[in-house]
Amino acid sequence: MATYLLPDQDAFYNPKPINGDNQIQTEEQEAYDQKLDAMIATLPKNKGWRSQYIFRYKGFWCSREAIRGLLLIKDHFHPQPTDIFLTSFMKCGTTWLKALMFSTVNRHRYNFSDHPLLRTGPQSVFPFLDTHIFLDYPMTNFDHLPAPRLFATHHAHTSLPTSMTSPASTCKFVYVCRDPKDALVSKWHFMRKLRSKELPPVSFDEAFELFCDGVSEYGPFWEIVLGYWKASQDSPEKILFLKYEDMKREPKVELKRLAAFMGKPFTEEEEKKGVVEEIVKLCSFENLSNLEVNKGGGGVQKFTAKVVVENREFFRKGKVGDWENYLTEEMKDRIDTITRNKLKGSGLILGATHQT
Ligand code: PAP
Repeated sequence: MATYLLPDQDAFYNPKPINGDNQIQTEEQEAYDQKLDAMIATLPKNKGWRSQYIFRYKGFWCSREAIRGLLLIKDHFHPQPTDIFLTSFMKCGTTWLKALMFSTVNRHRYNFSDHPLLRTGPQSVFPFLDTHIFLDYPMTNFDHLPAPRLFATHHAHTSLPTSMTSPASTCKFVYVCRDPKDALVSKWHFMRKLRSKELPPVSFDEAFELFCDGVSEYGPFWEIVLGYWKASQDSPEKILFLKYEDMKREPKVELKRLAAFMGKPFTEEEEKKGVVEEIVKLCSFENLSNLEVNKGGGGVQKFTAKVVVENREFFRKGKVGDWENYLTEEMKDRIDTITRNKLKGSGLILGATHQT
């Protein structure tokens, strides 16, 4: 069992190594993986940013592990009516939202001065369904998590099983999006750290071309954003669409929307006591990125036996507009034109909703 997912504070300290290190490869698992690899061999493939290849599965580019996770979600995951899923394209604010959602939902359980986030970082308190689903084969047991259970995924809305997304489902989704130019820069930095040293590095120019062509893990960027945007327009009570830039501008306003959407609105008394400010402060980039566990104090996330990420890699600059330091005017125009064309008629405008 994945002990570190328990709500009990002590349990946060002891994540189990996952997917390989601690597992005996069963015959059943081997057979599953053989079938998976046979299916993946039939898919279009392209250059991966972290791994050698990514594969186009149901319209989206995914690593082998991401496809495996998606199939396991379909085959074995049973959503509960109160589940809340945090969804995003990579590097658009997942870590921040994990911290905000976890601390908001659990604000009556923990003191802010002695909060599990301070000791473990946001990744360890909030399972990433795509990979944590196979902590134990065939599926990690998430039954013991308190309601509402919180899960993160980077998969597209249309890729997820209908048990999660159909009109009959009462599961909720929080989607966070970001200016694609900042997502590209952030992703390039992150993926090059994770890329195997045995593979040639992906230059920024190459990453830019791939990104514009939609070829990057969980991409194309615009299709995944549009999928969630349209779903949020159809069912605003089920899908909350947030923007990183709005959250940076008005974190308290956005946090209050988020809390209300999750069915945990702040009371007047809580607002007077400054609970909203406390949570914003606890989850701020400045606070989280300076914690020992997120700086180099040994905090790691082991997504698979080979993909181990130090907590500090989830914190880089935490700014809006860092793309200006990487993209030429021509590159900026190209992404902006793609964005304009792709989003035309959707009503969605990326970037801060209210400009000063
Ligand atoms: P993931 O997709 O791997 O989970 P995700 O958390 O979505 O990553 O994105 C990381 C980005 O959010 C980084 O952006 P940057 O590279 O442009 O700096 C990271 O710095 C930023 N980030 C992490 N935590 C916070 C936070 N608390 N507030 C604001 N930004 C944050």
